[in-house]
Amino acid sequence: MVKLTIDNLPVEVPEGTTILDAAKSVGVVLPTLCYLKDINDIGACRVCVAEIEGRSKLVTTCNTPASEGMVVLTNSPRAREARRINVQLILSQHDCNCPTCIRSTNCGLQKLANDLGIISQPFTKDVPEKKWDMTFPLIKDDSKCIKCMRCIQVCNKVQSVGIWGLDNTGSRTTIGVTGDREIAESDCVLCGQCVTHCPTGALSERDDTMKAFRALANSDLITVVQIAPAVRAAWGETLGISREFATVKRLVAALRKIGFDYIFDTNFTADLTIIEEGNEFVKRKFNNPEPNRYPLFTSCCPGWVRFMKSQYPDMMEHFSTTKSPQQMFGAVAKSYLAEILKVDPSRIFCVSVMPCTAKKAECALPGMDSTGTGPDVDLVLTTREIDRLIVAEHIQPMNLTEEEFDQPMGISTGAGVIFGATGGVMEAALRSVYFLATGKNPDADAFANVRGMNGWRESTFHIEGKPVHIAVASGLQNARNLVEAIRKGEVRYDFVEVMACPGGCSGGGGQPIAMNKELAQVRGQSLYGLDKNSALRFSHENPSIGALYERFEGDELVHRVHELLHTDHNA
Ligand code: HC1
Ligand code: SF4
Repeated sequence: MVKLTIDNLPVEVPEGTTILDAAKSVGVVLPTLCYLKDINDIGACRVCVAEIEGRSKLVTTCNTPASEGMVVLTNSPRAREARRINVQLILSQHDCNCPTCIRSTNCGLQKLANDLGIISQPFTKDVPEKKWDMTFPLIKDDSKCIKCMRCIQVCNKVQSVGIWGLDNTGSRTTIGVTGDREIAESDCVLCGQCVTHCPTGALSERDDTMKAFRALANSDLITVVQIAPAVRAAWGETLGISREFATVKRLVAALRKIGFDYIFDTNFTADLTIIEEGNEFVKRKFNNPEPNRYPLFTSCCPGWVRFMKSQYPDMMEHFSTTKSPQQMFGAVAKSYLAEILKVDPSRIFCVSVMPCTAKKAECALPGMDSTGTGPDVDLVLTTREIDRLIVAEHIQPMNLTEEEFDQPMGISTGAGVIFGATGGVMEAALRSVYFLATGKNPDADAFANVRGMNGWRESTFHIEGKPVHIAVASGLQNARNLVEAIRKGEVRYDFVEVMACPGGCSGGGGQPIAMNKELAQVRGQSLYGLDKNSALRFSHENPSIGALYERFEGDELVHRVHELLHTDHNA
């Protein structure tokens, strides 16, 4: 332990603790901008500077360890002045058009400037801007970039994808796509983690809200919207309502006010995914067992699918052929629902509300047009975009009362809702695999030890006398480690779930941004709470799924289901 004083407060912390963390332990919270704990502690922005008695230079507290006898002053005149100048220097290279910025009111730099009372921008400088493909789902605005390097570090260290690097030098330094490539030519998996870790509006999703408004205004179209599992755990975060109040039924009410004609639940097709994927696994493991070198991989996360396609293309055939719940929903909406409504599928405009940026690309993949009338999913909005729509429609979230989903695609089970948390797809699948293999339901919590936040977890369960080895990973560096170990024969699994974003969709790149807070775990817990309280906890008990299969009963069933619900993921 080391003893020191910070702003005249005595502090005792373990050796190696940074001054920043030591200060926090006694309630002194220094501002930061570039700092991301254990990921980016390079002291680039110099906003966290403090004065140490006896030293001539100020230190960056995020990467300077506290030491015995230190006397730290975080707000001495020198420290205060330096911090202010450092922020002004950053502002001098930043396009400060805050009213039109996507991160206005949720920007680390704006908050800092406000907190420090900087009410004029003393410098102005042209920022070299590179052309950007504005059709790509990930948008970069150089004029907002403060070169904090968070995107570089997150993409490298957390996702092992390495898209971003430094271009130019000195005051002309910018962040660009490595290898001087266009973003669309790169291996970007569109996880959006660089967006959720960007402190400013330099990185964002492509804004598709105007397309939604245009569709809503078109009276020829029937607007059908689906809400993804993880959205319900997060949509209220930036709207000033508590997680408890921000129920999915209040989101249904908001979407109805916005004017969507039908509001359905992606959880319904999450249940459908489990039936299809569960059957695929049972065939592979129990009915027709073959010694597979590689496990069956879940296929619902488009970031993970993109990652494997670019990094390990020889393993694509081991993906489950089931489409993701988002894509199954679109296919079912434009076939089954169109038949129920007795309308031509081309009149259905299918919108998804997703916690994900990669879903914007998934819906545009070739082959995701199962009725031949256009894409199954027409438009994907992130949780952030739907929040913007709610605000733009001057809906007062605190005045919303709960409303029900429409039917028949509004019924779902607790197994469907946990898709939004890491391990949830595996747990949901195992509940139904057990049933499909034995004819009996297991205890609904029999597979709960796949839960957790460790990046790579494994378990063995015994079903019908056979050991079933499974693994779950989230975050692509963890996924890469797991895939490498499988390839080297160091580990052997039957079934593997991977979600690209740490914590799964709860921590998705399209979720509301909370500066310096990782909320995937708390959101995931709220999904597990919904599962626990569900009347139905097994996908195979969803009565609406039974009705859908009955609709396609007969000779046509196998062909029709395959066409609607499966894909080879190679597009
Ligand atoms: Fe997900 Fe999925 S769980 S991928 O994280 O399989 O986005 O929430 O909608 O499709 O259901 C995301 C979430 C989501 C799909 C489902
Ligand atoms: Fe990297 Fe993901 Fe950002 Fe693409 S979206 S640049 S893969 S962090």
